[in-house]
Amino acid sequence: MPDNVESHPETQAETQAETQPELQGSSVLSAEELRAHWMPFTGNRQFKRSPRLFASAEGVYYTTVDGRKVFDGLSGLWTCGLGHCRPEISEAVSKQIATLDYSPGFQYGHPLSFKLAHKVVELTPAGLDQVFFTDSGSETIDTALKMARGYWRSRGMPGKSKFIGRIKGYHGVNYGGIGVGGIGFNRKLFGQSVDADHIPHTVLPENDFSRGMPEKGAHLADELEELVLLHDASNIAAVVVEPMSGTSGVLPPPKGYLNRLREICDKHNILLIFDEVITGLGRMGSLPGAEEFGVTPDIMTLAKQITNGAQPLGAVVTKADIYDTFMDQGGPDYMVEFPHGYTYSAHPVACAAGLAALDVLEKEELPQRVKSMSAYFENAVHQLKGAPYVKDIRNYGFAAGVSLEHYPGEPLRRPFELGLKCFDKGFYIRWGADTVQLAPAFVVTEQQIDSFINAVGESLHELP
Ligand code: PXG
Ligand code: PLP
Repeated sequence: MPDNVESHPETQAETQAETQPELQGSSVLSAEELRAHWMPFTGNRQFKRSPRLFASAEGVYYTTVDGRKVFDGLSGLWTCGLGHCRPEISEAVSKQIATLDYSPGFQYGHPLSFKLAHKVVELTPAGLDQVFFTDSGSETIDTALKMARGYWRSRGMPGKSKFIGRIKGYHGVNYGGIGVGGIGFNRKLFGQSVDADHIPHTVLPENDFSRGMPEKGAHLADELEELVLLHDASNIAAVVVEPMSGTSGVLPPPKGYLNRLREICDKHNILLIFDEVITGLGRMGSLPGAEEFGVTPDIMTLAKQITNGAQPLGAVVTKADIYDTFMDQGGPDYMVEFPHGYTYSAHPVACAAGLAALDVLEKEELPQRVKSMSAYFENAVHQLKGAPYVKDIRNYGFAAGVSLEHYPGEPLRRPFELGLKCFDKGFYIRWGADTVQLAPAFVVTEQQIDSFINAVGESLHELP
């Protein structure tokens, strides 16, 4: 995960290197095995000195390789809202892998992907009618960006190629995603990517400790008008935002902000892309965040919760006009209209997992459950106000971010130390930049929320 611009990882690494023993191996892995895997978004050196390894999971708990039960305070990586190892999904996956393990996605198909696409169309706002499958959130965003540029070219406006993202935005790690993304730490090592400019983030000190959508900040959407003046709409393909930034520490949109973005995009003929990889499919208390926040984009991206994390799968959902434009400009009907796709696009096992996961989500009315319990979660999380080092708390649905005062010279250190203290107590939380994130499964109970927040509170009190 995404650490933000303020981070100083090199300082943090030096501090740990001084205090930690050499790589030893763990109870189940040799030092050579630990070294072999270059882990994603992980402090590899610290992890390999002191590995945190899960062996199994059920409901809202993991079990570590040494048999400790650990509460899952981030639903995997925002993926497993239905709880872990749901038999409905495991059975669908087992059956599918034994029946049709792989099916070529180019020029041939299988029924499950069409059924899943139709289900996704049913669950997303009216007007979003076609689904393109990928294998991850990052691929989904890059696909959406290519669709946007291809759309304008097909309509005779090839100049519309620039993207507008937002500071603090996270759109995965592929080149398009880091280009529109607004997290300096994720960009600085990798050089030039897509042509993109950025509107400001929406964090305002006057909104500290606000609950749900903050009152102040709709005016920040007007900065988009400034960028349109600067670059001209004839050069801009799309605006890309998360309706609520997840990775940057849970930043719900200010009241009226998304509506204003929609108005400005409409006025200037710019596509609006909502990256709903975290907000889609229940976490906000509605199916997509677009529904919760009352604004429909032209393109929406989904991933993570679509299979409950059980299989890698992403989906780009677009308006009919975008699909129809590619079809109309596609030449003879045997020609490929959109030269894009992945070997594993619409993988049959992933589609089986997706159908089973969405079925559980609907049947158990879990978005509604999140909505009805979100006030309880909100009250619990805001009890952390006043605990040592807590500088701000934000929340929406089953998502909360707690920002901590910086350890002198090492802004990343305190959230990391808090994460480890929680883990020692049997609670998994996510740390990144100066923030920890809390996002329990949709099936969590009030009692589990209480013990989770108590553990975070106790850990804060134990920080040096
Ligand atoms: N867009 C958004 C809005 C995301 O949150 C991606 C794209 C990329 O998805 P993939 O599947 O390529 O990882 C994400 C993923 C965290 C955290 O702790 C967030 C993500 C991934 C891992 C950790 O906030 N977001
Ligand atoms: N690299 C090579 C050499 C390939 O042949 C392919 C796919 O055929 C890829 C990359 C892309 O892989 P994927 O379709 O899994 O994204």
